[in-house]
Amino acid sequence: MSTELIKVKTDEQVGIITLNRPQVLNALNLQLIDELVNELERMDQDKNIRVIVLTGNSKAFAAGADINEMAEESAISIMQKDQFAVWDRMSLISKPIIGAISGFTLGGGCELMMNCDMVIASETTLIGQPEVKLGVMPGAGGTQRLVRAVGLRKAMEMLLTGDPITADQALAYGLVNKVVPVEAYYNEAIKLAKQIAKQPPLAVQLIKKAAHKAEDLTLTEGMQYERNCFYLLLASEDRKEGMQAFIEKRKAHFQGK
Ligand code: DAK
Repeated sequence: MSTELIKVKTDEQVGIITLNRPQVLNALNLQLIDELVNELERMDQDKNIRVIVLTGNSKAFAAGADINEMAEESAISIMQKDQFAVWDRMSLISKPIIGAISGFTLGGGCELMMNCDMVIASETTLIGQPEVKLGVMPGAGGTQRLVRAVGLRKAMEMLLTGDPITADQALAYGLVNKVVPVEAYYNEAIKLAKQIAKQPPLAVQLIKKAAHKAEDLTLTEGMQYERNCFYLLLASEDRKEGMQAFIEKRKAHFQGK
């Protein structure tokens, strides 16, 4: 559901969420994060949606947490609001999330981007974790996910200087999937989302789950997890349809069953 702070629409089987605080470069206040996470969870339950695209505008995906709001917080007030728990709910979304990013992607914006499973960036994107310049540090996974994504040395440079990297650097670091001209980043993300939306949804969701486990588990544990997911998919109608369609040389019709 669209609100003042997020715009929501559907294109075929793709759910699209647009951050909508352009006057402050989509700074992420508590209300916006709350509405965003609620909508992600709603889309995750919506049978008509198979892939989610998360975007901002060409000037900013998001310039970080709302500094005006954060300036009022104390350690105790932040703890009592349990803001971290809201962010944690994002990593439980089972459908793929594709980030369509452009412009400032800083602090919490970078962390939000790293919550996406794939990222299409415009050439004008700037990605960074500038928290150090404010006397704080990333609070929504910046030190953890960035190190896993780009390695310790590059992450350390970004985290300790606070300086942003360009889209091309982010591509070279493996932090984004593709860089395209600013006029094309949104459509490119939708195109990718529609391609994945055609795949069997159960397989897509279990692949996402298993791939994320690779960040947490040992190889032996991860292989076991993968195997269990594999068994589960063998029991699905979609795998019968997928294999039958191959044998009959026709297009498969997947229903997510
Ligand atoms: N918060 C609030 N307002 C912001 C903002 C932000 N992060 N970023 C920009 N704005 C506002 C500006 O104040 C300005 O508002 P007006 O003055 O027009 O009222 C408007 O957006 C346009 O910005 P500028 O005039 O500054 O535009 P420029 O093009 O000159 O500069 C900039 C763009 C992105 C370089 C600059 O705005 C900037 O440095 N922004 C701050 C970037 C930043 O430091 N971001 C990191 C914030 S710390 C947590 C989860 C997450 C986090 C923490 C805790 N928990 C779960 C507890 C994350 C922390 C952060 O992200």
